[in-house]
Formats: sequence, C-alpha cells, structure tokens
Amino acid sequence: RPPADGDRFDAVVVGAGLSGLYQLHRLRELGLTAVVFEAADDIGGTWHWNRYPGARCDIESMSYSYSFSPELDQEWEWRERYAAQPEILRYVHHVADRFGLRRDIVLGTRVTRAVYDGDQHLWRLSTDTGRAVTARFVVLTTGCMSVPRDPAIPGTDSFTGAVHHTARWPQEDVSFAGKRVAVIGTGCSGVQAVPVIAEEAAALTVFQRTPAYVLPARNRPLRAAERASLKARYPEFRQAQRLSRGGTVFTPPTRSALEADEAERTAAYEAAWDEGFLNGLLRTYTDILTDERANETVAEFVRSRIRSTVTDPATAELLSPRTYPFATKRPCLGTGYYEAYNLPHVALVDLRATPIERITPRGIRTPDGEHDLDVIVLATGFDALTGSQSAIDIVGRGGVTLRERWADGPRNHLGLVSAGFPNLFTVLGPLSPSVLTNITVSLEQQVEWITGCIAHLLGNGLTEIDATPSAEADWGERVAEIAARTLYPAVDSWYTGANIPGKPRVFLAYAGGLDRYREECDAVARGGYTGFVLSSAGGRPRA
Ligand code: NA7
Repeated sequence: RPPADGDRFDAVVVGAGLSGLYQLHRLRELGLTAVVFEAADDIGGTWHWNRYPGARCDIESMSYSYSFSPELDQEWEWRERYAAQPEILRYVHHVADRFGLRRDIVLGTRVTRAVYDGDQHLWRLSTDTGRAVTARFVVLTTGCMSVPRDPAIPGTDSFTGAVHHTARWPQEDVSFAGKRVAVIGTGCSGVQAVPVIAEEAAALTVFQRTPAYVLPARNRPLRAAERASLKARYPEFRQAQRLSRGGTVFTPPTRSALEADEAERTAAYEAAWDEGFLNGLLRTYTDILTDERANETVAEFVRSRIRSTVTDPATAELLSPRTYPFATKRPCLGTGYYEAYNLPHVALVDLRATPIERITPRGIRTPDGEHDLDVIVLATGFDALTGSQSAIDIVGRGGVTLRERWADGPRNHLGLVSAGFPNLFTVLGPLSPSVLTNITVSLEQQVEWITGCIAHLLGNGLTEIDATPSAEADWGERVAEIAARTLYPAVDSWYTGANIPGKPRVFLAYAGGLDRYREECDAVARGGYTGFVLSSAGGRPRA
C-alpha cells in the first residue's frame, strides 16, 4: 500500500541501501509503522548507482555483508573473494525479498524537505512526487558516498559524445568497442574502471590529477571448501568483526616500522602485498598512520612496485604518489591497474602539468592540444559524508536548517543526532567511524543503537530525544583530537572535505576505531542517554 498524502508513520527511513533496509527490518520488529523512501527506481543504494565497469567492493565478500541473520549467512553463497557490483546487488535484492521488506519501500521518491513540528513532536516530510507524510522518527540512511561530484568542467554540455559519471552509470550496457574513451579521476572508481575499459576500448586516455596508492586485490573465485570452513565458524567470525577496530578481523601489529630494519620491513610489506587486503600494509606496523617516517617506508615500497610493473619509467613516475602519505586518502584495491598502462592504446595525461582547459564538441582540450574522444567517464568522486544530508532541506527546532547549523562543519553527538533536530538520526554520517571501517559492520551497530534508543523512548513514555549543544561540542572536539594524532587531517581529501570547493575543512570521520566507538555509544545508552535530552509530550525534559 503506497502511503497516501497526509499519511502518518511512526518512522520514515530515507534511502533503501544496505543501511535503510536493515533499519526498516529493525523498526518493524519494534512493531512500528515505517516506510522507506528511495529516490532511485530500485533498491540497493551505492550498489544500485555504481554499476560502472569494474565496480567491486574492496572488503572481502564474506565480511562485507549483513551479520544479523545466521540463516542468511548460511544460505547465501558468495562467488568471489571480492564481490563485483552485480553480485552485491543480487544479495541486496535477496535480503529485501527474504525479509519481506519491499512492501514498505516506496521507490522513485526523493525526500526533499523535512520540517520539525515542535508542537506536535513530529517531522513533516515532503517528496519530489508531491507526497507528504509525517513521522515521529526519521532515520537518514542516505549514504556516505551518494552525492556525485560534478567537476563542472567548462564546455561539458557541448561534447557530442557521451558523458557518464561512475556513480550515475546507465542501467543499460555502455559499449566501448571501437571507441576513444577518457577517464577523468584516479580514485578507487577510476582505478577499477580503467583496466576493464582498456580491454574493450580502441583507445583510453586517463586524466590524472593526483595518483592513488593502488594495491593488488588478488581477487579470485571462492572455493567451496573455504566458504564452508568460514560458514562453520560464522557466528564467532561475526562476533570478532563486531569487536574489531575496523569491522574486519586481523591480528593487530605490535611494533613500530622504525624498530624493524629494512630487510624485515620489506619482507612484511611483500607479504601484505601478496595477500591482497585493502588495509594489509596498514596492519604491518603500529605507526604507519601516525608517523611520517614510518609511513614513507610503505609509500616507497608501493612506488617500487609501480616501477617494477610499469615499463615506461616516465609513466611509472607519474603514477607514483609523492604529495601525500600512504593511506591518508583511501588506498585503492586494483586488478591489473598499473599493468593497463603497458598497453599500447592506453595513455596517461598529467593534469598537474597540462590541466584540462575545457571540454569541446570533439573531446578534451589541454595546453598540449585536443584529445578526440567518443566517451568521457567522470570518476570524480562524491560530496562525501555530509552531502546527502545537506541535499535535503532539513528544518529543525525554531526554523533553523541543518545546512545553517553545519555551515562551519557538521555537528552532532556520537555522529548520530544534531542538537535542535530531535528524533532525526543519521546512519554512516559525519563524525562516526563509517568510511574508515567495513561499513556493513558500522551500519549494523548504528542501526541497532538507534533502534534501542527508539525502544527506550517508547518503553518509557517519552516522545523526543535531542542532543545537548555541549555534548555535541565535546564530541566534535574529541573527533578532531583523535584525528590530530594521525597524518589524516593535513591532507586534501574527501575525508577532510577538501575535494568540494567551499566545503569547510574538517576531518569528517571518527578515527578512534569502531570498537571504541561502540563502547562509547553503549555507555551513553547505559547511562540513560547522557548528552541527550529526553522528554515526553507536555512533560518535563529529562537531561
Ligand atoms: P575519489 O576517491 O574522490 O576520487 C576522485 C578522483 O577524481 C580523484 O583522483 C580526484 O583527483 C579526481 N578529480 C576530481 N575532480 C577532478 C577534476 N575537476 N579534474 C580532474 N580530476 C578530478 O572518488 P572515487 O569515486 O574514486 O572513490 C570514492 C570512494 O568510493 C572510494 O574511496 C571507496 O570508498 C568507494 P584529486 O585527488 O582531487 O586531485
């Protein structure tokens, strides 16, 4: 039953990706009436939109999946070590069907505005289809990387060929056969797309502004025996994930990279390189992300691998990151990325030396001349972490908008609730561990905390939870302090908002680890929601 105009729900969930589906499932268990609005014409979120060639998760499939249902864990058969986008999307559809979630999901409907009615203690939501609903609780499961960044290159509209952003890839197949193709951007999306496009295109030119550190994925089909062996101990494995620092299970390092000699370090780095884990190199020593000299030993190791893979020394040098420490921008997992530059029809353009002047009807013009093209692929990233909340007109208590409150950077308590926006929760939002972790583990933790919080309110006859401004200020300071102990904040990246012109520069994620974050969230709940004000309609607030 699609909600009719004026419908009232206990809860509205915004976005039907991995977070939104799980949030719906949990809210239903509380017996609440809930609806999910999804802007796209189907469910899946990230895995619906990012269907570009080569799109693949860089966390292993048997780790990057829901853990809440042991039956689901047992019945789903992951095919590859690192699942490609179509396989993950099939999984998302399977979950929606298995738990009967679809009947409460409204597709093709974007929530455009949410206004808090302080008298009625509810949110009034508007959508782009004209439907308006109200809800006591709103959960924004709008994604941490869901608003694509348009690089706004002059002349884009004049191009006579096709332009596709990786995060808005067409549903139908895009053929590159016989075509001259450009990829702009060499973050994780570009790095995944390049080798796959290179297989088909007549010519591929990669326009690079900043090179990435790309580690080999070593992807392969999963063997039946290894699937079975992990499934046999899945409950313990899932529990270990939950208690881990980043949502993946590994033995933490104990020594500084600077305590080891070069031979020992190289052996450790080679072993990690051969294993093919996104964070394999980070896990070799304790101080890779906190000490520049330690970090440089890894950075130089990766550069040595680039030099030994790419046959043209000038191209190898251009592909070698030198302007920022290893992993202070998200490292990438690649499959045949550096090898692609050895193909005769693949070329690299260094945008630092020859920036794009404009896009013309025929292609891309740089000071070196015009590159004639049939297809331009924009792999230029996202307005990460805050973009999807800021895209909605959210008006809280006293008519203050979330955009105004966040003008100098996001503010909230525990990454979950912003002061003045009662009963509005965010999953995988700013100032939470989200993008620094395996997000499937993070989203379950946050959804479960939010569900517990709502259950607490309802069970105690309370109608409203709001963060206190002082708890919010303390949380912001703590997140910044933890980040300041690392090499992250000094680097221009989407972690610091530096990829979006005019975005305030703030380190946007909680870098203290998911384990510590979970403890902090649990302690707040156990303490009766410290740092929040809980109140009942007409009753006295309880701080
Ligand atoms: P990223 O990591 O933000 O990468 C975007 C890339 O596009 C990066 O190399 C940028 O260079 C480049 N870029 C952005 N704007 C331009 C313009 N105007 N001209 C040239 N180059 C540009 O996004 P991805 O989609 O690759 O990955 C995002 C995350 O999704 C990934 O980390 C995974 O977690 C999943 P820059 O570095 O800004 O110089």
